[in-house]
Amino acid sequence: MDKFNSIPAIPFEGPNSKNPFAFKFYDKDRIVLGKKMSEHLPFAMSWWHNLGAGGTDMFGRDTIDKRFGAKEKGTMEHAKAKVDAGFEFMKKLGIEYFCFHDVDLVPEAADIKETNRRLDEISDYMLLKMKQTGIKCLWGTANMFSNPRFMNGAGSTNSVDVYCFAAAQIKKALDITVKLGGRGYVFWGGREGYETLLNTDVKFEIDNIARLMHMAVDYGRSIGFKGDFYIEPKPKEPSKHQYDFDAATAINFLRTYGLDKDFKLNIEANHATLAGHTFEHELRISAINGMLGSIDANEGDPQLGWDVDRFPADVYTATYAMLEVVENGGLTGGFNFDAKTRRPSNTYEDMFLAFILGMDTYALGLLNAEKIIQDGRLAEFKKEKYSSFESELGKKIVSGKANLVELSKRAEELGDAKAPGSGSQEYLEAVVNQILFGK
Ligand code: XLS
Ligand code: NI
Ligand code: NI
Repeated sequence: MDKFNSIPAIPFEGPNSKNPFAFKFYDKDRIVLGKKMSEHLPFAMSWWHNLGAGGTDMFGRDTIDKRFGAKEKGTMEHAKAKVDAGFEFMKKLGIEYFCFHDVDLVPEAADIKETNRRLDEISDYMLLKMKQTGIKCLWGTANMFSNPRFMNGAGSTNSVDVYCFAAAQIKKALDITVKLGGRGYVFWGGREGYETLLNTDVKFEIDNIARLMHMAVDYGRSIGFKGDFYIEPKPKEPSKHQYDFDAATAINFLRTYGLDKDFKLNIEANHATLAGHTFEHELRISAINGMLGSIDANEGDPQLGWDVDRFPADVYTATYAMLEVVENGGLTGGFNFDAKTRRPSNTYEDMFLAFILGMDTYALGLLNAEKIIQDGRLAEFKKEKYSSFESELGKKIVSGKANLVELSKRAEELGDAKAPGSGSQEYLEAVVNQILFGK
């Protein structure tokens, strides 16, 4: 049975179309920088937001009915209705991947053995749908933050019993990810952090998180998981101080504990801004360390200081992000819309319109990145900016062969060094505007 009867498959109609149910910029087969748009942009649907979030906030209950025809939420009938709805939704939009938490797929039972049985049952059904549609799994993860048992953390908990539950959930989520052929496996540590140092042994907790991740790598590899593990950094919310604050912090953690060969990062736009960074900063820091794996494509709100998970609409940000992704040679993962419609956008139509917005925004970002690269002025400016290091002495410094004595001698010979050339930020911003909006 179709869950979205009134909504057709979404075609590409181009920038002049006024049909709300059409892409204006996402033209999947268009060749951009030598590759199809769809290859540059492996989009994914997040199971939790798209099929789960009903608009509930701290002050009010659901505004949108996401039972998808099931009698009651939180039943296996509902879990199956979500599968039907999800695959129909992705098919109509041409979305090729999905991402999930264990508890997005099935309602958690009182006993973990029953939860796991439900996961087996639902993943059989999903596999069938995947075969019928060609839709694939981008990544899986375990929700180790909602259940009260995780109030002091999962890997960072003070309770051995809770630690065992975290281990069991990771093991099962890995089983399901491998069964569904997932490209990656994510750790997002919402409760892996602390509220106050008065009651927290930070070193003990971080060591224990690393131990759990090593167990995950060992188990994953033993069952044939060949993809990347990802850490998804976030500075705060729900914990006051989260251990995976930002990309640089997570990379340091991975290297310190010898996890850097198996892990990359999943960078979420809204988490970057919560950390006081731009999205493109987090992408660049990940990329230059060989750790840019996947992206949670959403957007924060300049006036709201939490993870509002809006669908991306800001074309400048998407443009700068796509420049980083292209420069990185693409992603091993994809672009997961970790995003939900606003509470008052409470119709099934809105779900589609939100994805059209997000996909078109990233398509525009890609097209703009292509224009900026082809224009060449930004790259040229940067090359020129560092050109003094192409001198003989500059090359000696870069190759690591210079020493302080000879450099001091040179300084003394010069007597004084002038301020280097202008950074020309305003000029470069104007160049970007001209490239984006000039005819
Ligand atoms: C929460 C995170 C979460 C992860 C997956 O802020 O973005 O949704 O992506 O656990
Ligand atoms: Ni996320
Ligand atoms: Ni988030």
